[in-house]
Amino acid sequence: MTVTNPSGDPATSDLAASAGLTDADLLAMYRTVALARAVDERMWILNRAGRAPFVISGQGHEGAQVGLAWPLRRGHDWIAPYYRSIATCIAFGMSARDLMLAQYAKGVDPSSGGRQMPGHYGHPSHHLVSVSSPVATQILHAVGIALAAKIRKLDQVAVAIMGEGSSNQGDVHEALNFAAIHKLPFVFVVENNGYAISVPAAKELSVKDVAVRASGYGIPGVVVDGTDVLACYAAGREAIDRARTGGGPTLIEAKVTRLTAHSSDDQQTKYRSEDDLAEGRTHDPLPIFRAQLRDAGVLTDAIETTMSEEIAGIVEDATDHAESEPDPDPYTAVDHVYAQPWPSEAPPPWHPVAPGTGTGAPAEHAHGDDGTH
Ligand SMILES: Cc1ncc(C[n+]2csc(CCOP(=O)(O)OP(=O)(O)O)c2C)c(N)n1
Ligand SMILES: [Mg+2]
Repeated sequence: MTVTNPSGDPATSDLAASAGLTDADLLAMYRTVALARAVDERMWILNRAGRAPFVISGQGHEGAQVGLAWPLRRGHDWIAPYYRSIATCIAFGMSARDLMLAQYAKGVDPSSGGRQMPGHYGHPSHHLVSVSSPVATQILHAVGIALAAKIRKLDQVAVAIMGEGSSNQGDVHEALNFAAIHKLPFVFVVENNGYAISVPAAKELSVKDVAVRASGYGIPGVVVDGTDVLACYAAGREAIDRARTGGGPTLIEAKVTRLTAHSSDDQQTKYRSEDDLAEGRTHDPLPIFRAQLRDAGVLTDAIETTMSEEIAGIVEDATDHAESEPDPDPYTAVDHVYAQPWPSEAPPPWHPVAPGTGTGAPAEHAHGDDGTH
């Protein structure tokens, strides 16, 4: 979508100018937030419909994710995301189809070919490191990437993202200490939603802000309102510029809200009061950003209608596409696990067609007409 003023130049409202962006940038950011939300909402519907076994959601985090990822160079810098990073992954180049293929664990799922848990996104060509299930381990991967980038003079920045609960893991101390000592091109983003599953922040942290811990490493620590997309963009840009120009790492803590339960296997009304949930909904970044862009005259009725229709079509297409793709071939289950294509001499007995022979599994290995027990 191109937004131009009557002279044909990219239009720049006062709001866009104050952020160092154009109106087209703002609309692209808003579209990313809205698309991430729509994909996420579809995943919940699919879960309730029995189509998606497990959903873990980024709802409430999208504004911070888009604002913080926006100043990075796509396909050049690196992000080690976490399971709520749907908007981060879209902002960094993954498509709704890519995300939905992971949700359905299909064979062509770019995140892992259906091997990872749902929500464990990743994409090598977009420089998105596959999500680690043990929380916080991704910070070590990202700091390693930052070290490699510095040694090889690649001008890359690496970012690790996680929740505030995960930020208490020992890996975080090791990674920040190392990154700070070596002034690595690294940014640590903590998306603080006030809960680690059912545990409230007061029982996770002895401080109000995770960001104060940055001083223990001699690096800047920044708290930013995660519902303010442009504040997140500004904080991200400053930290990324510093990292890229040799100034070392930054810890950015974005205060966000978790609009859903921890996952589709959790019921947050068991441990959150109605007041708490209602308060959380007032920090939803989607309507806040929408109102901001409408007030600035950047988002009009016409643009919004077109965008909504486009997003609905993308979500529909992504769902249909993922539904229509085949499940992974069981014979490929250990691909990428062992250096050799298959660790045994014989193909697995349950494989219908032994690779290279076209004859199927040996008869003595078959346990039934369909090859199952
Ligand atoms: C090392 C490790 N311990 C525990 C878990 C189980 N676990 C998964 S998510 C989670 C909560 C993380 O909370 P937080 O870091 O605040 O992220 P949020 O889900 O709130 O975004 C826990 C304890 C895990 N995956 N890995
Ligand atoms: Mg949390």
